[in-house]
Amino acid sequence: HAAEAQRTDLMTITRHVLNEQSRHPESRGDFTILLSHIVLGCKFVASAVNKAGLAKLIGLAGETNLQGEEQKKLDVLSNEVFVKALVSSGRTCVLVSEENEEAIFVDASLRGKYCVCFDPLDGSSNIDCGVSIGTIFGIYMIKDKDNVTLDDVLQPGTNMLAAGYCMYGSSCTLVLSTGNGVNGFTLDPSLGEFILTHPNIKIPKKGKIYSVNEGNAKNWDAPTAKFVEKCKFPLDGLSPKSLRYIGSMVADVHRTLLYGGVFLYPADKKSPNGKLRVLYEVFPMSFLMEQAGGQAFTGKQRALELVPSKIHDRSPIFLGSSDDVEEIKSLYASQS
Ligand code: AHM
Ligand code: MG
Repeated sequence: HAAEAQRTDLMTITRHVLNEQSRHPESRGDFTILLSHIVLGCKFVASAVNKAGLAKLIGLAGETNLQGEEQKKLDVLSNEVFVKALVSSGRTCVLVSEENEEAIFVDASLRGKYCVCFDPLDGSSNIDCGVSIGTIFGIYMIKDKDNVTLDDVLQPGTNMLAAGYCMYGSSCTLVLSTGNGVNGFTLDPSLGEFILTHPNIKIPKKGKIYSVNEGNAKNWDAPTAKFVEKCKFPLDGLSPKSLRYIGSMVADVHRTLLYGGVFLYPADKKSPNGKLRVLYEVFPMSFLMEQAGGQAFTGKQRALELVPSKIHDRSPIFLGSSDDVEEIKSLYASQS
């Protein structure tokens, strides 16, 4: 009968967040409204991603607009949808998007207390071949509503209130933390609702998978090279780890969260700060990893303690199972 009860008593993401926010009666409505606008953006992108291949092949209705302009690229379209959804929520004041060079300051008439940093469609190299891609977001609170500045988003990740991602994969999964553990929701397309399917996600303490673009190996620093070498040729008689690398951060991190292991985008000689962006890639994923019992390290410090000086700053990142990241930390410590 328990299974029956589950089917008829659906824990939607809105219901879940309302329950969680009852711990903070003061913020209850606003955060829930903000999140529902993010969810709307995710549903839009999910639907657009599903149609993307078809639109190219047979020219879906609506592919060209009235002016006969070509369909917008998926990442540009996703960005527009998220920006508009966030602004119209009336709950945001500063937005940082990977797609916009400058931060967006919301007009005073629509201004709210949240700052949202996001990558509307991450994994650009995978868009045109139908491989999983995703949206990543991190949420801060402004300090002073009458005096909104860039400093409201140039905060360490430890100040984040919430973070999450949505993966457009074989199913559409939204993973969220509001600072009280991590929960995963799967889009039921027939209902158009995200339903709680992965309550209280905890990453295994140690994993059997490492995930990195090994094509950059010739430019790695010594600790990274040593770590990957140990994954392949463990000294302690253990089995080697498997390599999995999709090249979409959301998909690689999602697998790491569920199966354990480590995801790394290290520094290399050509990119001393790695590739991934602090505000909307490194911080949200590090927040989720810590909330799930894992760790996130930059090669120098706990990732969430970074303080970005520019909105598109990058950082090397090593995140995943606690024991695996610990091993990387000790390799960096013994080097210096
Ligand atoms: P993007 O913002 O251009 O999509 O780049 C970010 C992506 C991440 O999803 C992924 O982890 C990484 O780039 C892969 O980079 P590489 O192709 O160098 O391995
Ligand atoms: Mg990106």
